Amino acid sequence: MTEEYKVECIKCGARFSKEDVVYTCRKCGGLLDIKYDYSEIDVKRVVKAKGEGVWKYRVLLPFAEETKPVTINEGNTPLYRCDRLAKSGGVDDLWVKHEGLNPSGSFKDRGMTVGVTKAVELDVKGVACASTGNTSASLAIFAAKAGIPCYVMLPKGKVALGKVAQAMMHGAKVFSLRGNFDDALRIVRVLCEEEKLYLLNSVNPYRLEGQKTIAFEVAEKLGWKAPDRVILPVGNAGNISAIFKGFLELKTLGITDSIPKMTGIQAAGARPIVNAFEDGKAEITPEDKPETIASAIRIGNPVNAAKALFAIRDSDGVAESVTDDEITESQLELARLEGIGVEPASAASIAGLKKLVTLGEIDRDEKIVCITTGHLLKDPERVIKICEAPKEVDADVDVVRKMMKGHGLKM
Ligand code: AN7
Repeated sequence: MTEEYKVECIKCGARFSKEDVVYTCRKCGGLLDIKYDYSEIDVKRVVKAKGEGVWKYRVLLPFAEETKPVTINEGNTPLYRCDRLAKSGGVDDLWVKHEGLNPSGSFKDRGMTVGVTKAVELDVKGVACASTGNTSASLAIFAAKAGIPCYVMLPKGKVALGKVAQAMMHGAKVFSLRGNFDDALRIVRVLCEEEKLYLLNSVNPYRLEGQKTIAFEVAEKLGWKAPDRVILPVGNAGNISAIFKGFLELKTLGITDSIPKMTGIQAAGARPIVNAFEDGKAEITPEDKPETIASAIRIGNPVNAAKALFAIRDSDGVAESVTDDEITESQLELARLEGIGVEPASAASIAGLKKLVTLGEIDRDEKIVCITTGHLLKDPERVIKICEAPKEVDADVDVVRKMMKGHGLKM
């Protein structure tokens, strides 16, 4: 691990100490980043690291050697080669990294193992977050593991069933706010400042340190090479910023020699980053009433927009939006062509791939990695809505056989 690091504002360069509980710059309000002295990092300890998952890359994580992580074996998710889906999408070399196979069912576990380990180091009295669902589920689990009180703020009636069930089951105090995610985040940020709770939304730079390990795993699986492009859904815009940082670190250390084109996909009803990208602006205009079936990314005021826009532009990537119908179609295709079950937000990455191929933005021969961020079982109610209902039938062999014949069974 690397005890020598700085917490630095990306806008004005102000620095804060490791003991400081700070989320955005106290001088200018800018986002914070964890900075290492890369000349001090032993490259062999990255490429020859033993173990699995997030803590395998501990040499690039901000902790002392003796720190004991709060871990439930997060990371080490599969990277599938998807030839059937590639054919349908009109590309030749397509891979899907299924982050839905993390312990809680989403990529958030990578950030939470690091964030909650930091919370223990700081000896906080409790942790808190606002969430469209997955963040709260993951935080509840790591807080339970660490034995720390956990408070989560969810937009009332807007969170998929599986995610709420997780937060409740693992013992978080769950608050259902009459408002949207952006309202919940605004409120929890004030409460964390005033009540000295530790905020674990992705504005917390330690979260992103864990999430950048997605890049390390992808590059390692590809023989320490970066793909040409990484495509992922964007909500609060932490993950795209984190993955970009991971690839940047590998290049800085001379482990890889390129950065993938970071390609962020939003839903058509919640696309502030896409608007800013298309308008050439450095800042977003928040959307008051974000709406999409992909409830995980129903976010109108993404807190990490500045980092994400930089990542997209600096890597020569692109931001695009997709409709709810395109999301549903891709969710079904992933499930039926590749056996990969994802929640709607995750399918946005595939829907985005298809749209960008059609628009001529993506070349057929690119090596592409799509990140599917959350598991199908997170949102069981929606699955039941979009699939054909089970066929009710008498418990009789001949009656069942007859019905099966009516549904394609060949004699
Ligand atoms: C499945 O749980 O914001 O762009 O509060 O659950 O890093 O925000 C979830 C986000 C993509 C977007 N896919 O990631 C929350 C929350 C899934 C997600 C995103 C989320 P960011």
